[in-house]
Amino acid sequence: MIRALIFDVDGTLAETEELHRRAFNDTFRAAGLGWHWSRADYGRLLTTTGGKERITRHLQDLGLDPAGFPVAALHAAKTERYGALIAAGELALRPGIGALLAEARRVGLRLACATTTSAPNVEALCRACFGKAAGDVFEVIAAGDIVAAKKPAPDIYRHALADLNLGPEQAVAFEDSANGLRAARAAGLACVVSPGVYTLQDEFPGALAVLDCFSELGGIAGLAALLAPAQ
Ligand code: XBP
Ligand code: MG
Repeated sequence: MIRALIFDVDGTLAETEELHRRAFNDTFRAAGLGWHWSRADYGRLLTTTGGKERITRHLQDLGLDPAGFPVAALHAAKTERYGALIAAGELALRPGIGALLAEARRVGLRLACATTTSAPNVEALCRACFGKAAGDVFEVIAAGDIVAAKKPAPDIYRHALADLNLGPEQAVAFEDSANGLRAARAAGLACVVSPGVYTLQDEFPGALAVLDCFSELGGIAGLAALLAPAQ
């Protein structure tokens, strides 16, 4: 019996990654670093989840020692820039997401998010796209550095399940990426995937369904039909 839906944020609720890339590049420029991540660079770097981890990987790729580098301060500036871009109205929910959350709420399903992104980014997205505080959209928000190991580790999903006080068989995850799917499956969750612009080439073994967009799910009845053979 499903009691909750747990949503990834980046790429799942909205196509955020181009805005993240812009925020990184604006921040690098403002800091006078002379770095610019192209779409191709960013597609490669996205396999490292988490903005601080991504900057650290970039430093390593350049042969620089991340130890003496102000990664956290640079990332904090990026988070601020990203929030400003979102507040300027540069983001929309992916098709089907708004209706799915509204229907889930109507039928009494609980809602959570489990994401690698920083908590202020979830807040900014909810304010801009739902017109509400994140805490009024999601009962449980598991985000960013709340766990030590980011996706594809299962930790963030386990954290969300613990906060919901539910077992993995009582919830379904929604994801856009192979890393996210691996995290959800490793936590024991069924997972519906709809790839986004940066994850179209990913492979999704073990997904409950792989959809072009979340409106293809057919709402909660569609989800129940997918789950029926598994129960
Ligand atoms: C998304 C990410 C995030 C964002 C950047 O992964 O990897 O790191 O790109 O956010 P997922 P921060 O959708 O699988 O959670 O810079 O705040 O880390
Ligand atoms: Mg994602």
